[in-house]
Amino acid sequence: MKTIIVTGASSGFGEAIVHKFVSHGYGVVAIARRSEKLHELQRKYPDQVLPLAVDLTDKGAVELALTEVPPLFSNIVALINNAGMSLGFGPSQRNELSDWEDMVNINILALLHITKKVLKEFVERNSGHIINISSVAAYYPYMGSNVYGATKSFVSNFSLNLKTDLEGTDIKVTNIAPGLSKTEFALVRFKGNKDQAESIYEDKTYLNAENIAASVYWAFSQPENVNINVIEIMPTGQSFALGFAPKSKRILDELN
Ligand code: 8X3
Repeated sequence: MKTIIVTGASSGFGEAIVHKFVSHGYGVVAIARRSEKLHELQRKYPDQVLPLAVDLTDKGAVELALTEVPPLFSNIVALINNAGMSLGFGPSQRNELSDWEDMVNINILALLHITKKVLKEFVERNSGHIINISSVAAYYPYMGSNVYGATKSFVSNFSLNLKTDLEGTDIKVTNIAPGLSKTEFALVRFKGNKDQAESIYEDKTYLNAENIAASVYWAFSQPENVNINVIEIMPTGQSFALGFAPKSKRILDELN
């Protein structure tokens, strides 16, 4: 069975990507930390979802889990690097160093580890598609984005460089940069504070996880000779000021 690997598969974009690819007949190796959510997906799609409950920042555990993928799920046609997070919303001078480290660990290092592992197989077979989920924050700064935006700049730049290194091969690389989206992302950023998380969507249009899953599938399903390099996607009502600034100022005022 043609199979994709999705990281961060237990919620948000990742979960929507699982549904999308399953509905098109693909197998999915679904990676996340929260095993109950993964097992829910497996119960829903017992023949098509293989849950791998591992911490992506644990390089050895990821390597081992992928080595043990059963033959039914071993024909990997795409790696969707979706796992990532933003932590904290203040300006650099107030943010926690440990939050910065956690973002670098998951948004950059974990992505690199799994990419290196899967890329080896793709190169041996001369086929496969790596789709990285970046962010509009990679391109446009806003107050409170700091290290989050910088990690996503890394993802966007790495995607282009990976594409460059793979010149002459049949391996595809796509970078997808979503804007404001309604998922658990905001709740993680605000460390479980629902009011603050909800406030960033007030009076705004936003993307949903299905919009991003559709973009991923569209990029993936292009003809063999077509590589979609970059998709930048925003909700209709968002602008390059990213709409966060007034909210973040209000939140900062509340914090003070
Ligand atoms: C987050 C996108 O616009 O919410 O990746 O900063 S935005």
